[in-house]
Amino acid sequence: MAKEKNSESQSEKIEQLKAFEKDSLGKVLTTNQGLKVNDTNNSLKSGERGSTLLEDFLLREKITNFDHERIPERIVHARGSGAHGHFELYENLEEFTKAGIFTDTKRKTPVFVRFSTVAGSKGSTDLARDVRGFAVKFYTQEGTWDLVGNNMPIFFIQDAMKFPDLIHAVKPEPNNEIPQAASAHDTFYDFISRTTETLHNQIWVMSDRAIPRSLRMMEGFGIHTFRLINKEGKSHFVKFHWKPVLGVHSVTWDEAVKISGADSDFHRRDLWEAIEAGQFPEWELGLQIIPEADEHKYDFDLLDPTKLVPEEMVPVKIVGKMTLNKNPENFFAETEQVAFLPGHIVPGIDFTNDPLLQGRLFSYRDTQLSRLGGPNFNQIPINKPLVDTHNNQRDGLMQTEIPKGQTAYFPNSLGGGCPHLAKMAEGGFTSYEERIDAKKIRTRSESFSDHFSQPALFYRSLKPWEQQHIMEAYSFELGKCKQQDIQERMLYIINQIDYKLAEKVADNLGLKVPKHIEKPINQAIGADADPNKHEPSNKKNYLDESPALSQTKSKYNTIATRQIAVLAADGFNEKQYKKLADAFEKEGAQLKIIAPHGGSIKGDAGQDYKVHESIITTESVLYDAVYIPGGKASVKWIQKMKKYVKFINEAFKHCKAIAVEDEAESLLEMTYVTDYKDDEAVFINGSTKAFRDAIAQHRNWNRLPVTDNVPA
Ligand code: HDE
Repeated sequence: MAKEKNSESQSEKIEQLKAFEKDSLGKVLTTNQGLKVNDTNNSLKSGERGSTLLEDFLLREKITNFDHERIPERIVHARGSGAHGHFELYENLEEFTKAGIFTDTKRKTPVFVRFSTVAGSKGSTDLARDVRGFAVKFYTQEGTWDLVGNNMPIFFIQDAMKFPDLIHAVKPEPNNEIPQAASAHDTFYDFISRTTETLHNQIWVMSDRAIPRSLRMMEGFGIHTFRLINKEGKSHFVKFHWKPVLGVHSVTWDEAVKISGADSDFHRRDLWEAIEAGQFPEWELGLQIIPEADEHKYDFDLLDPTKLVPEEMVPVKIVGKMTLNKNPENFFAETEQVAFLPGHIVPGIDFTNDPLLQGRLFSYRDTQLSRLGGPNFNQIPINKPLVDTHNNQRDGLMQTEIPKGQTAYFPNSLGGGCPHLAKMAEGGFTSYEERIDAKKIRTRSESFSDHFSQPALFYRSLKPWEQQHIMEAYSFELGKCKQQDIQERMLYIINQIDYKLAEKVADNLGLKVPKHIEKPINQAIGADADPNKHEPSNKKNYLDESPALSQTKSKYNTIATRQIAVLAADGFNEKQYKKLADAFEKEGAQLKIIAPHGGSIKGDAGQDYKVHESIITTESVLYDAVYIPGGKASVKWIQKMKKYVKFINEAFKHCKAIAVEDEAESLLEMTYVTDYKDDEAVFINGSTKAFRDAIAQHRNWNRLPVTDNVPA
């Protein structure tokens, strides 16, 4: 399973980046001017105990650089983690597009991917309940293509004009800057409850998709409908999907809250460590391709980014695979400075009139100007295209190139007419020629006014445990709101999705689902707009269920990269441990010995084993399963340390697989597991295979109804 570390990392992009790398190994310390420095510990003073001299250029250079180390964090998606890799195409798609990346199956296109949370600051927890950004930069031979997506297939709003409102509502409240990286507060739900188009994305955020187990175990979506353009200039609509090879899996909210304390870098660390271990994260790229003629065939508008196209209506065609196989050399230079722009496209791919996408085409370059300081950010190594760039754009802050010649305009004859225009046959870009015959108007299309059908479809398509998580999430989030009128408005609109859901949430809030609220419900319209026209329409049912929306339809066939906590102390049964470790490690699972102390422990046959974590430094929520080998002395040790009891109880509460052997059964007697020994994911002297299969199932959700009995 594990591939050779960084074996495939020498892509063209990595080669290009290497030219910019700097290694100080064996080198003498110098100033920025190359002056060799003899003392970087003491400033220049007037006497041993005297004041520091202004003359001290060494002090000034060091401090000045330090003073300016920070750049503005991203206004959204500030917290992120990145990795390098490549994309490979399975089949030639020239019928639909002329893009080289989709027609040349021999290419290995280098990529850089940045995953992120949306609302929190750069240092906020990875486990916030939030949408995750999934931004992919493809360094193609025709220029850079950025597919800047999220891990949910729809967005909150329909028009870019609403983006600042949405973000101001979800960010910490402006008077006290509370809460950090959390949507559970009044301003967010004040906005949501008056802007019903947000409901679909909102219910996805209440689902387990908003608390992934790993960045490697989440889907990605381009969200907007884009266009594919073939050689003949024919256009097809397309939606982009990333499907993780390890399946889609999440943690529970209780785990998320605890992980935020135990290891707020949980996702970043997990991505980094998987790549370092050679367990390269992989996603398949899928396309939903829709002929132009079908533009108006659906009960929703393809230009409305709050709508998905159910996979049961248009299947996802799997066309290629992305593998991430190299960690960045430097977080700031690469992950922080990378600049994604949805406007970066290549011939064969084009935009649609989705009004959210249209606004994004402006916003990203604009934000990079203040974030990266000027217009030359494309020259920063991570942003530099693989192909040469030539144009007449000049100067600006941080110009690092030296453009030669007398001319910087077009047309010219003094410069030989160069750089000259690309002919179409040479791969020149032209925008898709779309016929538009319309009046200029500031409004929202009526075809965008169905706000309830798809949230209801999503909720209907989930299994009971997934629905329960949504109910609990709403109860938590709305329970954190202080204003009863906001809670009631939310209950009213949740009721438009599902009555039972609204009723259960209302019970938890100690309120009733209101029958009426002040109209119009949807206030995201102009002052003089006709509210009747823009009131969300009653929900429709054009599909009973979309099974593809449920995580239960994901993959449950592997234990690769799963973290197995092995609770052991001196004298543990080595034979049992080794048997399990051999079987599991072959499949790429990671066994972590958690001992009463650091250093190493001895097995019952006398061999030393490295301790990965002591029970003092770790927590149950950081693992996927628990294994306790037998061994009298070992079990006795563990019994003495009550944190182990908490560890096991929590694993049980979080529906994880637990296996014990021989004497270790006595440990279960100290926990709540003892009441549920016939649970299908609890194994007492069980088979390795059965334990393995339970871990591959990710969690035993059938246990959910009894987990409230465990006060862990
Ligand atoms: Fe973004 N978004 N966004 N967004 N977005 C940014 O650009 C914006 C939207 C997404 O890892 C910003 O470089 C507007 C949808 C990701 O560097 C900014 C609108 C989707 C990232 C911006 C949207 C996204 C960003 C902030 C509504 C999914 C992180 C920093 C019209 C399809 C990229 C930056 C990274 C980042 C604007 C909506 C995804 C301010 C105006 C929809 C993954 O330009």
